[in-house]
Amino acid sequence: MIDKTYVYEPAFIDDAANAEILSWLATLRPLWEQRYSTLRPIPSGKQQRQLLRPVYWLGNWQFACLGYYEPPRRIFDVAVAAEPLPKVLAKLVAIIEKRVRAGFPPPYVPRRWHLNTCLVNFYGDREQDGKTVDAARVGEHRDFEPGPVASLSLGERARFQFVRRGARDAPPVRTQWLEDRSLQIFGGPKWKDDLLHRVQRVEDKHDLDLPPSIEGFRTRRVNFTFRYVPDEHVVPFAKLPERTRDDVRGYVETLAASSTFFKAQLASEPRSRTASTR
Ligand SMILES: O=C(O)CCC(=O)C(=O)O
Repeated sequence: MIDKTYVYEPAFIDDAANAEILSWLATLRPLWEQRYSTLRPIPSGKQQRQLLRPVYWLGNWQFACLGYYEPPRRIFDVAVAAEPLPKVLAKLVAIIEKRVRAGFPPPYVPRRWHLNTCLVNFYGDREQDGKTVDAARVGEHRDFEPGPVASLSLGERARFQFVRRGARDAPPVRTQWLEDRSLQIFGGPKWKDDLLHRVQRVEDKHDLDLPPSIEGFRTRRVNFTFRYVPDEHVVPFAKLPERTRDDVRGYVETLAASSTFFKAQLASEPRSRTASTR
């Protein structure tokens, strides 16, 4: 039986789009986020740590220290307005959305679903204490944003797996190698809710060093994961509660150094508050 809630398509991105994406990537300054805020107490039993990989978000930025968008328990003040998709990605997203609307069972596509959120994941090696550490993986998790999730891959092949909850060591339900320029889409309760997914490893066969250059890091794979956050849950930085703004202001300032979008977001912060927190 054909599964209408899972798509894998190799060679989805053509030469022209690939070249455009690579030159746009070179303009990005990804962030190394900390898991927790440096201003709020770290939850007991937890330790501050840097995320395994640098990331960039488009549409809205879900800072790790604010917790990720997770309806119904965490929907407000976690999806912070971010830059729009560049044209080349917007075009690909329009094709993907069409395909989902035509092919996925309607009950699994929320009414106002559109892919307004993109997490850009950089997979590779980081330099640590003079040693090279392979950080090209992501552990079992769910994406909580409603509706189908689409992902584009560039660079080395990644071994992507779906596993049953609580059974990380059992044989995976599905293993899919995600190739350079491929598209993967999954939705519906089976892939989104019942199973967790992970990137177990990323090959290192072509000595790749993908853009942008990131200090102390060599990127061999870039993944774009497109999701849907209801527009009413996307909040401009200036509208966040003051304490939450304090948590992420450092990141927004870093982003503002190379992004006119975030520069404007910072400038629109309420003035009296800005003065009192600096
Ligand atoms: O890199 C990938 O293919 C998957 C990334 C992922 O699981 C995520 O961003 O939630």
